[in-house]
Amino acid sequence: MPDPVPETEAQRQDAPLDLFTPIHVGPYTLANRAVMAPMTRNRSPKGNAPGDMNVEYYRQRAQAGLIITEGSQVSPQGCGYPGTPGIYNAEQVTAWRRVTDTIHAADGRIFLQLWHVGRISHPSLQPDGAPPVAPSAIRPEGDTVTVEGRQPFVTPRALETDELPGIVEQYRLGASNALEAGFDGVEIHGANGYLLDQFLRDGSNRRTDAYGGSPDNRARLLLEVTDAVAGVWGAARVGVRLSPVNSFNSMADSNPDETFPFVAGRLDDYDLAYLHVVEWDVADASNTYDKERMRRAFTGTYMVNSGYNLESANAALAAGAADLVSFGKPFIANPDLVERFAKGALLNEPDPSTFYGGDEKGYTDYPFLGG
Ligand code: 8OZ
Repeated sequence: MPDPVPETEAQRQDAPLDLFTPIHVGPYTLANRAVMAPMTRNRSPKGNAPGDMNVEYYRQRAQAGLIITEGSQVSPQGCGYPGTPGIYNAEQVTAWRRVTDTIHAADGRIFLQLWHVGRISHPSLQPDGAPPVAPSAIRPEGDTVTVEGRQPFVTPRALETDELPGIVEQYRLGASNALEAGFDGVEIHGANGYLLDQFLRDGSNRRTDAYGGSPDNRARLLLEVTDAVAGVWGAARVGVRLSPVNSFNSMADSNPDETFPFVAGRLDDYDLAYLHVVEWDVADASNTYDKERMRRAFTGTYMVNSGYNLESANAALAAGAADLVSFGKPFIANPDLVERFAKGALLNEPDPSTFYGGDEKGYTDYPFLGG
């Protein structure tokens, strides 16, 4: 029997892309393409700043090709839930610095997600008990989680046109604080029914000024925020997250196949680190959109998210449907997800009862391979 032919560099390059193929993102080379998705965990109650438990949670997951932090509000007004971390004051910068130092000591990479919830807040979480702000005074359906338990959403106050530069300024400050805190980059949360998404989709944006109406106008605030954040970081270290059809938080758009390829096309002009797309509607799997059209609209690094596993992620990468795949629940339950994927090992099952709030249980106590 002939000796097996040694694998050459050329053969490796011919092999289909998979999660273990390194990739350049902005100035960085990520060791793998399995990204830890941004996930709200409501475990930073003290000063809305990360504490020891949060440092440990991220440390455990440093083998992700890239960690994207949970959404971190850019201002007190941007806060929508109890115990979410912020990135608007010195105490938070110092606290996040412990997280970034820890990830870098483990050779990981970490972006902070910049977040403003807009109407998905409640007066009890707002400065001076004010109503939350939004593009239009349209109340989301249902109720929300406050410090005093579940309460109905309130009708938000529509932002005046001359207040929008102040919103952009909140993102600029958050971006600048994230730079000071030692992150590798930032992701702008433009998805899942929060403020920037509320402007993008016409179900929540009925404005008649330059920020409502056409897709061009509805994208204006997101693009102004992107300009401001890229001004701080350089576009190559800025990602943007979108969710064309997610109805979470009472969201809808009359024509997502028009709106979102348009937005992706405008973002394509920036040379961003990546575009991150939440593909599903968590409430309705049949609610979908033209994924190929969306993919074609953006020529840069494209990250997908929505229930991927090892096989479907590798298939998406091999087909060129994505360059990166982010994993949410699998990273909650498997701190060593990348190693488990590499070994084809079984995965721990996540416990939904410990997703939001609480202590180490369901947060930092999921077992690693080998116990
Ligand atoms: C679930 C609960 C609270 C927040 C998102 C930031 O969907 C969230 C979120 C999800 O982007």
